Amino acid sequence: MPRSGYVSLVGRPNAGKSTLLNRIVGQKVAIVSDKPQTTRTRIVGVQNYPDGQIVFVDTPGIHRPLHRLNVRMVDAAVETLREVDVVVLVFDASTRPGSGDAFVSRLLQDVKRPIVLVLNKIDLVAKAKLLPLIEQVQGWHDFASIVPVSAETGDGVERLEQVLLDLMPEGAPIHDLDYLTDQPERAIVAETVREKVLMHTRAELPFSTAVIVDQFDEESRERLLRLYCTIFVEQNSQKPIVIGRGGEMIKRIGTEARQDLERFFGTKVFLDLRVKVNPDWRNDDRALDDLGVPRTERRPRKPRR
Ligand SMILES: Nc1nc2c(ncn2[C@@H]2O[C@H](COP(=O)(O)OP(=O)(O)OP(=O)(O)O)[C@@H](O)[C@H]2O)c(=O)[nH]1
Ligand SMILES: [Mg+2]
Repeated sequence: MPRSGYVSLVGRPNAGKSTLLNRIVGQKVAIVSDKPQTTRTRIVGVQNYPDGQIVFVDTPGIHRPLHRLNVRMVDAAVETLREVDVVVLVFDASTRPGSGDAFVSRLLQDVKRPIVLVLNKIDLVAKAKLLPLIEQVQGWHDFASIVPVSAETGDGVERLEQVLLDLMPEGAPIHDLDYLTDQPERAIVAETVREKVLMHTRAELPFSTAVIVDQFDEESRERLLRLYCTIFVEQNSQKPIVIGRGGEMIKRIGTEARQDLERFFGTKVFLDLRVKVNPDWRNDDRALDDLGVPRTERRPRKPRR
Protein backbone atom coordinates (compact mmCIF):
# COMPACT_ATOMS: atom_id res chain seq x y z
CA MET A 1 0.00 0.00 0.00
CA PRO A 2 1.29 3.52 -0.76
CA ARG A 3 1.45 6.07 2.05
CA SER A 4 0.37 9.70 2.10
CA GLY A 5 -0.23 12.45 4.62
CA TYR A 6 0.45 15.91 5.99
CA VAL A 7 3.58 17.10 7.80
CA SER A 8 3.86 20.55 9.29
CA LEU A 9 7.20 22.29 9.79
CA VAL A 10 7.07 24.36 12.97
CA GLY A 11 9.61 26.08 15.20
CA ARG A 12 11.16 29.34 16.21
CA PRO A 13 11.74 32.08 13.61
CA ASN A 14 14.92 31.62 11.56
CA ALA A 15 15.29 27.90 12.39
CA GLY A 16 15.39 27.03 8.69
CA LYS A 17 11.86 25.68 8.10
CA SER A 18 11.43 27.31 4.70
CA THR A 19 14.93 26.35 3.61
CA LEU A 20 14.08 22.76 4.53
CA LEU A 21 10.79 22.86 2.62
CA ASN A 22 12.53 24.18 -0.51
CA ARG A 23 15.27 21.57 -0.16
CA ILE A 24 12.75 18.72 0.10
CA VAL A 25 10.50 19.74 -2.80
CA GLY A 26 13.51 20.76 -4.90
CA GLN A 27 12.06 24.17 -5.81
CA LYS A 28 11.81 27.55 -4.18
CA VAL A 29 8.21 27.75 -3.00
CA ALA A 30 8.91 29.73 0.21
CA ILE A 31 11.15 32.76 0.54
CA VAL A 32 14.12 32.60 2.89
CA SER A 33 16.07 35.29 4.71
CA ASP A 34 18.52 35.76 7.54
CA LYS A 35 15.94 37.97 9.33
CA PRO A 36 13.43 36.33 11.71
CA GLN A 37 9.68 36.27 10.88
CA THR A 38 10.21 35.89 7.16
CA THR A 39 7.31 33.51 6.52
CA ARG A 40 3.91 35.11 7.21
CA THR A 41 1.43 32.46 6.04
CA ARG A 42 1.22 28.71 5.65
CA ILE A 43 2.90 27.42 2.53
CA VAL A 44 2.25 23.97 1.13
CA GLY A 45 4.87 22.06 -0.83
CA VAL A 46 4.26 18.52 -2.09
CA GLN A 47 6.86 15.83 -2.60
CA ASN A 48 6.24 12.45 -4.26
CA TYR A 49 8.14 9.24 -3.57
CA PRO A 50 8.05 5.82 -5.24
CA ASP A 51 6.00 4.60 -2.26
CA GLY A 52 3.97 7.66 -1.35
CA GLN A 53 3.35 11.39 -1.12
CA ILE A 54 3.96 13.90 1.66
CA VAL A 55 2.22 17.27 1.80
CA PHE A 56 4.56 19.57 3.73
CA VAL A 57 3.13 22.68 5.42
CA ASP A 58 5.69 25.38 6.15
CA THR A 59 4.57 27.78 8.88
CA PRO A 60 5.57 31.17 10.32
CA GLY A 61 8.06 30.99 13.19
CA ILE A 62 6.45 30.88 16.64
CA HIS A 63 7.24 34.03 18.63
CA ARG A 64 5.73 36.51 21.05
CA PRO A 65 3.29 38.52 18.89
CA LEU A 66 3.14 42.29 19.33
CA HIS A 67 1.09 43.19 16.23
CA ARG A 68 -2.08 41.77 14.72
CA LEU A 69 0.00 40.54 11.81
CA ASN A 70 2.10 38.47 14.22
CA VAL A 71 -0.91 37.08 16.06
CA ARG A 72 -2.24 35.83 12.74
CA MET A 73 1.17 34.40 11.90
CA VAL A 74 1.60 32.48 15.15
CA ASP A 75 -1.98 31.18 15.07
CA ALA A 76 -1.47 29.93 11.52
CA ALA A 77 1.46 27.88 12.78
CA VAL A 78 -0.23 26.60 15.93
CA GLU A 79 -3.41 25.58 14.08
CA THR A 80 -1.47 23.17 11.88
CA LEU A 81 -0.53 21.16 14.98
CA ARG A 82 -4.04 19.74 15.13
CA GLU A 83 -4.44 19.18 11.41
CA VAL A 84 -1.45 17.14 10.31
CA ASP A 85 -0.34 13.51 10.63
CA VAL A 86 3.17 14.31 11.84
CA VAL A 87 4.68 17.48 13.29
CA VAL A 88 8.30 18.33 12.51
CA LEU A 89 9.84 20.63 15.08
CA VAL A 90 12.76 22.41 13.44
CA PHE A 91 15.45 23.57 15.85
CA ASP A 92 18.50 25.63 14.95
CA ALA A 93 21.25 23.43 16.41
CA SER A 94 23.80 26.23 16.11
CA THR A 95 21.99 28.20 18.84
CA ARG A 96 21.45 27.44 22.50
CA PRO A 97 17.94 26.47 23.58
CA GLY A 98 16.20 29.43 25.23
CA SER A 99 12.86 30.53 26.63
CA GLY A 100 11.32 30.61 23.16
CA ASP A 101 12.13 26.94 22.73
CA ALA A 102 10.61 26.14 26.10
CA PHE A 103 7.42 27.89 24.95
CA VAL A 104 7.29 25.90 21.73
CA SER A 105 7.91 22.64 23.65
CA ARG A 106 4.98 23.45 25.94
CA LEU A 107 2.74 23.95 22.92
CA LEU A 108 3.71 20.51 21.71
CA GLN A 109 2.69 18.80 24.96
CA ASP A 110 -0.93 18.65 23.82
CA VAL A 111 -0.12 17.30 20.38
CA LYS A 112 -1.36 13.74 19.98
CA ARG A 113 0.45 13.08 16.69
CA PRO A 114 4.06 11.91 16.43
CA ILE A 115 6.60 14.72 16.64
CA VAL A 116 9.94 14.46 14.87
CA LEU A 117 12.68 16.77 16.07
CA VAL A 118 14.96 18.10 13.35
CA LEU A 119 18.30 19.48 14.50
CA ASN A 120 19.03 21.82 11.62
CA LYS A 121 22.18 23.70 10.54
CA ILE A 122 24.53 20.87 11.59
CA ASP A 123 26.97 22.27 9.02
CA LEU A 124 27.60 24.97 11.65
CA VAL A 125 27.95 22.58 14.60
CA ALA A 126 31.15 20.83 15.68
CA LYS A 127 30.65 17.02 15.64
CA ALA A 128 31.67 16.76 19.30
CA LYS A 129 28.81 19.06 20.29
CA LEU A 130 26.07 17.14 18.51
CA LEU A 131 25.79 14.16 20.86
CA PRO A 132 25.47 16.26 24.06
CA LEU A 133 22.86 18.37 22.28
CA ILE A 134 20.85 15.28 21.32
CA GLU A 135 20.96 14.10 24.93
CA GLN A 136 19.74 17.51 26.10
CA VAL A 137 16.82 17.82 23.66
CA GLN A 138 15.61 14.29 24.38
CA GLY A 139 14.23 15.69 27.63
CA TRP A 140 11.89 18.11 25.83
CA HIS A 141 9.38 15.57 24.62
CA ASP A 142 8.93 11.92 23.73
CA PHE A 143 9.96 12.45 20.10
CA ALA A 144 9.20 9.80 17.50
CA SER A 145 12.68 10.47 16.14
CA ILE A 146 15.51 13.01 16.32
CA VAL A 147 17.18 13.71 12.99
CA PRO A 148 20.21 15.98 12.49
CA VAL A 149 20.21 17.70 9.08
CA SER A 150 21.55 20.62 7.15
CA ALA A 151 18.79 22.13 5.04
CA GLU A 152 21.47 24.25 3.42
CA THR A 153 23.73 21.40 2.21
CA GLY A 154 21.08 18.66 2.12
CA ASP A 155 22.99 16.51 4.60
CA GLY A 156 20.60 14.12 6.40
CA VAL A 157 17.50 15.33 4.55
CA GLU A 158 16.86 12.08 2.68
CA ARG A 159 17.02 10.18 5.95
CA LEU A 160 14.50 12.61 7.42
CA GLU A 161 12.15 12.06 4.47
CA GLN A 162 12.35 8.28 4.97
CA VAL A 163 11.57 8.66 8.68
CA LEU A 164 8.53 10.79 7.81
CA LEU A 165 7.32 8.48 5.07
CA ASP A 166 7.41 5.55 7.50
CA LEU A 167 5.16 7.57 9.86
CA MET A 168 2.58 8.41 7.17
CA PRO A 169 -0.75 6.57 7.14
CA GLU A 170 -1.53 4.25 4.26
CA GLY A 171 -3.40 5.95 1.46
CA ALA A 172 -3.42 7.13 -2.13
CA PRO A 173 -1.77 10.45 -3.07
CA ILE A 174 -3.70 13.49 -1.81
CA HIS A 175 -2.75 15.70 -4.77
CA ASP A 176 -2.03 15.05 -8.45
CA LEU A 177 1.57 14.03 -8.97
CA ASP A 178 2.40 17.31 -10.76
CA TYR A 179 0.95 19.51 -7.99
CA LEU A 180 3.74 21.44 -6.28
CA THR A 181 2.35 24.25 -4.10
CA ASP A 182 -0.81 26.03 -3.00
CA GLN A 183 0.82 29.42 -3.52
CA PRO A 184 -0.97 31.42 -6.22
CA GLU A 185 1.26 33.04 -8.85
CA ARG A 186 0.50 36.48 -7.40
CA ALA A 187 1.79 35.36 -3.99
CA ILE A 188 4.99 34.04 -5.56
CA VAL A 189 5.52 37.44 -7.19
CA ALA A 190 4.84 39.46 -4.03
CA GLU A 191 6.98 37.18 -1.90
CA THR A 192 9.90 37.26 -4.32
CA VAL A 193 9.93 41.06 -4.18
CA ARG A 194 9.65 40.98 -0.39
CA GLU A 195 12.58 38.57 -0.18
CA LYS A 196 14.82 41.06 -1.97
CA VAL A 197 13.70 43.85 0.36
CA LEU A 198 14.50 41.63 3.36
CA MET A 199 17.86 40.76 1.87
CA HIS A 200 18.98 44.36 1.42
CA THR A 201 17.48 46.16 4.44
CA ARG A 202 18.08 46.07 8.16
CA ALA A 203 16.63 46.92 11.57
CA GLU A 204 12.86 47.52 11.59
CA LEU A 205 12.40 47.75 7.82
CA PRO A 206 12.16 44.01 7.09
CA PHE A 207 9.35 43.71 9.64
CA SER A 208 7.42 46.72 8.41
CA THR A 209 7.48 45.85 4.72
CA ALA A 210 4.62 44.31 2.77
CA VAL A 211 4.20 43.77 -0.97
CA ILE A 212 1.03 43.71 -3.03
CA VAL A 213 0.67 42.85 -6.71
CA ASP A 214 -1.46 45.60 -8.25
CA GLN A 215 -1.56 44.11 -11.73
CA PHE A 216 -0.61 40.72 -13.17
CA ASP A 217 -0.87 41.20 -16.90
CA GLU A 218 -1.62 37.85 -18.53
CA GLU A 219 -2.22 39.27 -22.00
CA SER A 220 1.21 39.06 -23.60
CA ARG A 221 2.42 36.47 -21.12
CA GLU A 222 4.09 34.20 -23.69
CA ARG A 223 6.40 37.03 -24.79
CA LEU A 224 6.54 39.26 -21.73
CA LEU A 225 4.85 38.93 -18.36
CA ARG A 226 4.05 42.41 -17.05
CA LEU A 227 3.92 42.75 -13.27
CA TYR A 228 3.12 45.86 -11.23
CA CYS A 229 3.75 45.80 -7.47
CA THR A 230 3.59 48.18 -4.53
CA ILE A 231 5.99 47.89 -1.62
CA PHE A 232 4.42 49.21 1.58
CA VAL A 233 6.44 50.61 4.43
CA GLU A 234 5.13 52.04 7.69
CA GLN A 235 6.93 55.37 7.99
CA ASN A 236 7.84 58.23 5.70
CA SER A 237 11.46 57.86 6.78
CA GLN A 238 11.54 54.27 5.45
CA LYS A 239 10.60 55.18 1.91
CA PRO A 240 13.95 56.75 0.92
CA ILE A 241 15.76 53.71 2.33
CA VAL A 242 13.90 51.32 0.05
CA ILE A 243 14.34 53.65 -2.93
CA GLY A 244 18.00 54.35 -2.17
CA ARG A 245 20.31 57.08 -3.39
CA GLY A 246 19.34 57.92 -6.95
CA GLY A 247 16.95 54.96 -6.96
CA GLU A 248 19.84 52.54 -6.64
CA MET A 249 18.23 50.26 -4.04
CA ILE A 250 14.83 49.87 -5.69
CA LYS A 251 16.61 49.13 -8.96
CA ARG A 252 18.62 46.39 -7.31
CA ILE A 253 15.53 44.90 -5.64
CA GLY A 254 13.72 45.02 -8.99
CA THR A 255 16.52 43.43 -10.98
CA GLU A 256 17.05 40.57 -8.55
CA ALA A 257 13.33 39.88 -8.19
CA ARG A 258 12.85 39.99 -11.96
CA GLN A 259 15.65 37.48 -12.53
CA ASP A 260 14.13 35.04 -10.02
CA LEU A 261 10.66 35.47 -11.52
CA GLU A 262 11.91 34.93 -15.07
CA ARG A 263 13.40 31.65 -13.90
CA PHE A 264 10.20 30.67 -12.08
CA PHE A 265 7.76 31.54 -14.87
CA GLY A 266 10.10 30.59 -17.72
CA THR A 267 9.35 33.81 -19.58
CA LYS A 268 10.65 37.37 -19.85
CA VAL A 269 9.31 39.62 -17.09
CA PHE A 270 8.70 43.35 -16.88
CA LEU A 271 8.53 44.35 -13.21
CA ASP A 272 7.32 47.76 -12.08
CA LEU A 273 7.83 48.60 -8.39
CA ARG A 274 6.55 51.55 -6.43
CA VAL A 275 6.90 52.37 -2.75
CA LYS A 276 4.07 53.70 -0.59
CA VAL A 277 3.65 54.53 3.06
CA ASN A 278 0.82 52.80 4.92
CA PRO A 279 1.15 53.65 8.62
CA ASP A 280 0.63 50.77 11.03
CA TRP A 281 -0.57 48.30 8.39
CA ARG A 282 0.59 45.50 10.72
CA ASN A 283 -2.35 46.34 13.00
CA ASP A 284 -4.82 47.12 10.22
CA ASP A 285 -7.17 44.17 9.70
CA ARG A 286 -8.20 45.35 6.23
CA ALA A 287 -4.61 45.65 5.07
CA LEU A 288 -3.86 42.20 6.49
CA ASP A 289 -6.88 40.73 4.68
CA ASP A 290 -5.66 42.31 1.43
CA LEU A 291 -2.28 40.71 2.01
CA GLY A 292 -3.88 37.30 2.41
CA VAL A 293 -2.79 36.72 6.02
CA PRO A 294 -5.63 34.59 7.44
CA ARG A 295 -7.81 36.08 10.18
CA THR A 296 -7.77 34.97 13.79
CA GLU A 297 -9.77 35.80 16.91
CA ARG A 298 -6.88 36.54 19.20
CA ARG A 299 -5.52 40.02 20.02
CA PRO A 300 -1.83 40.94 20.30
CA ARG A 301 -0.26 41.00 23.75
CA LYS A 302 1.01 44.15 25.38
CA PRO A 303 4.73 44.72 24.88
CA ARG A 304 6.81 43.56 27.85
CA ARG A 305 8.33 46.47 29.78
N1 LIG B 1 24.33 27.32 7.69
C1 LIG B 1 23.04 27.00 7.54
N2 LIG B 1 22.14 27.98 7.39
C2 LIG B 1 20.85 27.63 7.25
C3 LIG B 1 20.41 26.29 7.22
N3 LIG B 1 19.07 26.27 7.07
C4 LIG B 1 18.69 27.56 6.98
N4 LIG B 1 19.75 28.38 7.08
C5 LIG B 1 19.74 29.86 7.07
O1 LIG B 1 18.98 30.31 8.17
C6 LIG B 1 18.27 31.51 7.85
C7 LIG B 1 16.79 31.32 8.11
O2 LIG B 1 16.26 30.38 7.20
P1 LIG B 1 14.70 30.30 6.88
O3 LIG B 1 14.50 29.07 6.08
O4 LIG B 1 14.21 31.59 6.33
O5 LIG B 1 14.14 30.10 8.37
P2 LIG B 1 12.61 29.92 8.81
O6 LIG B 1 12.60 28.94 9.94
O7 LIG B 1 11.74 29.63 7.67
O8 LIG B 1 12.33 31.38 9.40
P3 LIG B 1 10.89 32.15 9.58
O9 LIG B 1 10.17 32.07 8.29
O10 LIG B 1 11.32 33.53 9.93
O11 LIG B 1 10.19 31.46 10.71
C8 LIG B 1 18.61 31.80 6.38
O12 LIG B 1 19.66 32.73 6.34
C9 LIG B 1 19.06 30.45 5.84
O13 LIG B 1 19.94 30.54 4.76
C10 LIG B 1 21.41 25.26 7.39
O14 LIG B 1 21.16 24.06 7.39
N5 LIG B 1 22.70 25.69 7.54
MG1 LIG C 1 10.18 30.65 6.86
